[in-house]
Amino acid sequence: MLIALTRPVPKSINRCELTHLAREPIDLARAREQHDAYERALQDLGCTIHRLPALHDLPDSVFVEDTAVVLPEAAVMARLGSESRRGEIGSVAAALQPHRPLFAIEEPGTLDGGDVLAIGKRIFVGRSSRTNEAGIAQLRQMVEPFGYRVSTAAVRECLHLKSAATLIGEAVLCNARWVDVKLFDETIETHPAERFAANALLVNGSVLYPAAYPRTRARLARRGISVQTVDADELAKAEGGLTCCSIVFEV
Ligand code: CIR
Repeated sequence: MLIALTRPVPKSINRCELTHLAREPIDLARAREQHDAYERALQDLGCTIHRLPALHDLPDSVFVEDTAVVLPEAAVMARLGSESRRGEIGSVAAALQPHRPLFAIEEPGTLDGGDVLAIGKRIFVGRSSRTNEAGIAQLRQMVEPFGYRVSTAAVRECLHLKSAATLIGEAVLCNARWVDVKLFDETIETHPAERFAANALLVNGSVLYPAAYPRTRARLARRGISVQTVDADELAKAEGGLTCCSIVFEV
């Protein structure tokens, strides 16, 4: 069974952290409609939704991806780079605990799940404003015994590695301005006019993709990759993409 952990959009979403975007009002009702549609799309792709309780005092709590790295063998609880977000971890750990042995990144390490891109037994970790060398070193120590090889990826001008690169089947969809594309064996580059177009969510062999990036979608189509689109522009104003709103794992 494939589980998708999600969490409702909190009332406080307009107080979210912002690093590379100017603040724009987020329409809470519209963000919730889009988030509901996202959950329905995940269900249609075969996921059972496990909705965590809302955390209305934690403005970024809808972005559950950042709280943990879930691998087939174990889960690593993050120590979020943004202190305002650290209260998000506990309930995710409780939800994962029945399914995986748990590890945890500890001080002075910081690591956000959005910086971790696993491709089989290769794990790329973004060195970003949220994830530091100590966090990467701890993750490496935890997962190497399971046969993973961890590489650091420098990211520029964006929040997380997965803002710049996500797996869409055989290839990695990349924004070449934000990450070195030579890190990956096979890549497809986003259209230069679509800055945030590299964040796609691969689930059960299908790709869920924001409706807002038709030019990159056309590039994917030319490479024979069809995607299912969802509207995600409200939470995009909070610097969140499609991967950010779920943790998908097999049980
Ligand atoms: C933050 O700055 O932490 C949130 N406003 C956005 C987090 C997005 N998460 C992700 O890219 N994995």
